Amino acid sequence: MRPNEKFEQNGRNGEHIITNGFCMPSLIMKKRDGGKLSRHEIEYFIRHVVKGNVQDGQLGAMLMAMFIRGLDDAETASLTRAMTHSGDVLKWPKEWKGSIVDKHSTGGVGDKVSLVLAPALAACGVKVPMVSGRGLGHTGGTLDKLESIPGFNVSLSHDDMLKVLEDVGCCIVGQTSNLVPADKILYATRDVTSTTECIGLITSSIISKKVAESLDSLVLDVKFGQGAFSDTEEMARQLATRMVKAGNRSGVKTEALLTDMNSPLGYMIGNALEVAESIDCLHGKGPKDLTELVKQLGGRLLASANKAPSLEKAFSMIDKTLHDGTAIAKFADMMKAQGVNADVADKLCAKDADVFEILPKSEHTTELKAKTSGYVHGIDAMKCAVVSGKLGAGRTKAGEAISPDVGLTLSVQIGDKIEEGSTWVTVHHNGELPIVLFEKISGAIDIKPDIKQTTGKVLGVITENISEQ
Ligand code: IUR
Repeated sequence: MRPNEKFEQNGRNGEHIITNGFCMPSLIMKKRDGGKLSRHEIEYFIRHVVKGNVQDGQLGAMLMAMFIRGLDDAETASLTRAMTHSGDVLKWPKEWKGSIVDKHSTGGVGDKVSLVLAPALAACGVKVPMVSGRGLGHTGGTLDKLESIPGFNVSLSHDDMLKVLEDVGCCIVGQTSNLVPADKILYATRDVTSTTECIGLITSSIISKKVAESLDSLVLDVKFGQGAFSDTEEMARQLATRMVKAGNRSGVKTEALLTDMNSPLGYMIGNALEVAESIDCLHGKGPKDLTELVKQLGGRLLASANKAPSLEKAFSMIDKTLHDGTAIAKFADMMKAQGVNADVADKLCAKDADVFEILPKSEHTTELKAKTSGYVHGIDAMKCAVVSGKLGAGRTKAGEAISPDVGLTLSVQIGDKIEEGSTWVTVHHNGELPIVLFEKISGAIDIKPDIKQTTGKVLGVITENISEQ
């Protein structure tokens, strides 16, 4: 017991726990009535959540009070800190200080950036201990995509991670059970109490997991649009600003990009399909939007870690790794270090390899044709995601199996000219393609006669004090 703790009892039996003079009902009341919780009060709350002392009703009530009243920057920083220290915090050799970097994306359709970014950064000499998610939703998460590679192991211990980082420079792994245990408890309760969409709670959930990786620099890809968590650029900007502040306050140099997710990233959506497109990108033959995003995110990390004299130079360093074979070589090394047979890894990464000799391929493909000629004004990311999900590329419940081989391959992107009767998307499916899905995907493309001007996907940068358009 700490010196000034009065007593602690098991609150699940109904007693009020009083520690440091706090008790849970009075903290809930304070937040309910619009008060600001102090750092000590938030630490008290999280400590007892993790100990299992907080009753379900109390936890739900506190989360609802936080949701309704909001959390200010100071409360968000305190919550982030308390959550970070609720479990293990990864430790790295001191020689790596300054060079440990990672990225977080709020998730999007066709978002395979991590698969390209981690090896490209490792090829530039930084360390990337990427702890990633499986993702609940229409399309699989980064781990699901990687698991479509035969043998790829995402369950590494901390010692395994250390070895892979020492030898290769990057790894992409799942969260170990004791990394930010408070988040698991809070997240599960947020899910069933309609308290998920709270900026302070989202921020502390995301940033605490990144701070627990003991990073020096972090870049966030905050997406907005039809296929994103944030509908509007303004929502994304608010979330990004809060996350950048919380990251910096936690001692991790943090910046964010605001990126458009109205249409899918790249041409391929689906697990094995996205691995294939990532391999193309690592060979310097990736889609322009994906390559640009990798350069922007990676360049910002290199500059933040003082590995480049300027941002421009940092962008070109990342680009170079995609063209000189060093990024794809790191990807092969990472696969081998994470369980993939060396021959398989080398075959997948060979120039002009047919990667679908190794990656799973769906039983059938169906091509959809343009009904009119013109210019592509829109490809609805949400419709693409829903169809991919229904084909089996994603999951709706944790633990559900996914199909690695299904998904969509687009033949066009926004702004492209298209002729009537030409294929605009190929659906990769197992069994018959249900008519409802055929109709849904048919409605995802918007072709108009006039030329469509395009902008890149990166529409803003948020740093601690400056927000650039
Ligand atoms: N991802 C997280 O890690 N935390 C959250 O709260 C959300 C997404 I929403």
